[in-house]
Amino acid sequence: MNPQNPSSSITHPRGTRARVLLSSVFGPYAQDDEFGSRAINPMELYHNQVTRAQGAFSLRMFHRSWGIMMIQSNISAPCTLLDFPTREAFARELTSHEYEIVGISSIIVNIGKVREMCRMVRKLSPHSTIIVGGHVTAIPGIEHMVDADHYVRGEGISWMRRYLGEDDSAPIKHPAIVSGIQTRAMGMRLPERRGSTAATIIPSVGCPMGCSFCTTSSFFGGKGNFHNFYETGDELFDIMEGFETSLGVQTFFIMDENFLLHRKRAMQLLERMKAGGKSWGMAVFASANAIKSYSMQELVELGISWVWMGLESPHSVYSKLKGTDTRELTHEMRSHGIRVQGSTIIGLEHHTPANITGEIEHACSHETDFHQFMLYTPVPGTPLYREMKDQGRLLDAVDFADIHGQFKFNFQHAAISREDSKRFLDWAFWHDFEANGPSLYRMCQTMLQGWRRYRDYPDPRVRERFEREMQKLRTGYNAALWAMEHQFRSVNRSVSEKIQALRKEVESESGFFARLSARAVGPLLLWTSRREERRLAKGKTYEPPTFLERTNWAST
Ligand code: B12
Ligand code: SF4
Repeated sequence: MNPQNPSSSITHPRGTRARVLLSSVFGPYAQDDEFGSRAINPMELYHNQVTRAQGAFSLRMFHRSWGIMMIQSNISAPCTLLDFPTREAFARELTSHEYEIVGISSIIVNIGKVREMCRMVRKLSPHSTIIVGGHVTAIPGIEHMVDADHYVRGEGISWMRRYLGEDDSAPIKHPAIVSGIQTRAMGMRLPERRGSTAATIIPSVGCPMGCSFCTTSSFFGGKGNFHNFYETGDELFDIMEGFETSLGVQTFFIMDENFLLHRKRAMQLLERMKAGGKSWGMAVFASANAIKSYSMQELVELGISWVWMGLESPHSVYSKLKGTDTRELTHEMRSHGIRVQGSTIIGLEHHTPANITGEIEHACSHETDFHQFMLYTPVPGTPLYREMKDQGRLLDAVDFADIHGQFKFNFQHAAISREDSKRFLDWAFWHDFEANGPSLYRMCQTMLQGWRRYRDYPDPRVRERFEREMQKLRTGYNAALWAMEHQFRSVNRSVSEKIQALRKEVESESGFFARLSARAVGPLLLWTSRREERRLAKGKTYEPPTFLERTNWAST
């Protein structure tokens, strides 16, 4: 039995014959409503917390709910997965089939929706057992806030297998996941061709580093703990090769909080990639110290093309960056063609109104391709939350729907007010955009640097990967550069000039076709970008589509 989950020893009487409905919380999301949706909290990664100040140049896409996809793929009971339902779609599913089990997946901000969904299940399908899982269960006392039968804390595949009377130690079957859906930029929806979007791979959940504010680390056991789905590079290689065939992909989004920390696994994967001649690319999360344990050559040969890395302030107390100059590291990685997504926390304990702008300027001086800013936030379930609670510094009146790090503090900061926390956060996004220009342009810079450095590299896998990227730069991206250059002429001359210089470099390396694509497609992208700016100014938002997927299903 899992000590975090006393209910994990209970088994459903119908075992694998029980019908299971797994659902994410209902939309729409990007609007203010009584269930906890917030206009500033859309169901998007980049536009929510990375490129949100970049207007039409923001990268926009949705991601499926991978936790319940993983659970569905690893149980043998008949199962329906509803992703991003409306309330009506959820009600329809509850009344059109008999479900013995309804599992609801949520994070903390969406607790109001979980409450409403439990109410709906009790009313529309009173015989169903309700199971709530995911980060929302980290809220202390959730049992008194929503009406469910089981609250699953931590890893859910093994819990669900035990609940259905299945072997919880059986190998994990990885679902085929296309990473991003309905990607948009510059007012255009990108075509969804087979293999054009990365596949998501989830090697593990949790992180053993245990930073006190880190919700994913604490949810899966905290310092020293994490849960591995795949221990070896061999296992990862086999899964990736399978998706190369079934999804037609060569790039992978590795959803692991600190992928490079597990060096043995990564190096075994590299060996297999070399032996198999795989020219794969990988986007990973990694801490600076873990990155530093590899040479640039190892990272490049492993196909690391995108790194999401924390860049805490040089004065912070967190130890994962000790001894690492993250500015130097960022510039070095970019010069090797590795796109860097920096992540900076605003409102650390030592921040004051006097030093915060300097700290934000320092963060922006990293000149990362992308930059996420988040408020320092004690999230329920974390050591930081308990610490703040003990010190009496948590602000009582803050709705859970507003505790996500993109709005205002939920605690009493020593020097910065709640209102000012939002001003500084907004300024950070704005300053990064103003100083460094659109992330799409910065990505192009990195891609060109990588291609120049590696176009003649002895390993053909590496040459091939950079050539694929250069091909994009010669065509669509160069047209985007032309449009960005023209759009910025009147608002930010210095950024416009930098973009123009890059476009000319791309054209001098690529010749006629790059020039042709800029002149032919550039004006169209300029027009769609301007149209998008007008739509955004009028409050246009985007919502993910609803998905309904059944497995082990025999219709009755
Ligand atoms: C992909 C992702 C998203 C996607 C959304 C995906 C979706 N469809 O909901 C996008 C990019 C849109 C997104 C948005 C946001 N996200 Co987000 N997101 C993630 C991310 C990176 C990966 C999630 C994932 O798939 N993990 C892998 C799977 C396997 O793990 P899992 O989901 O935890 O599922 C396991 C268990 O939790 C459990 N489980 C889950 N559901 C269920 C259900 C049942 C019935 C059972 C039994 C078990 C169970 O079993 C699973 C397998 O073990 C996580 C970080 C992370 N590393 O997990 C953050 C994370 C979940 N997001 C977070 C936050 C805060 C947000 C935002 C508020 C952004 C922001 N401002 O910070 C918005 C909210 C948007 C909204 N309106 O709801 C936080 C949640 C914090 C918390 N404690 O609640 C996380 C942990 C990031 C972080 N470290 O702060 N996010
Ligand atoms: S290194 Fe990153 S993922 Fe790991 S505990 Fe710290 S903040 Fe969380």
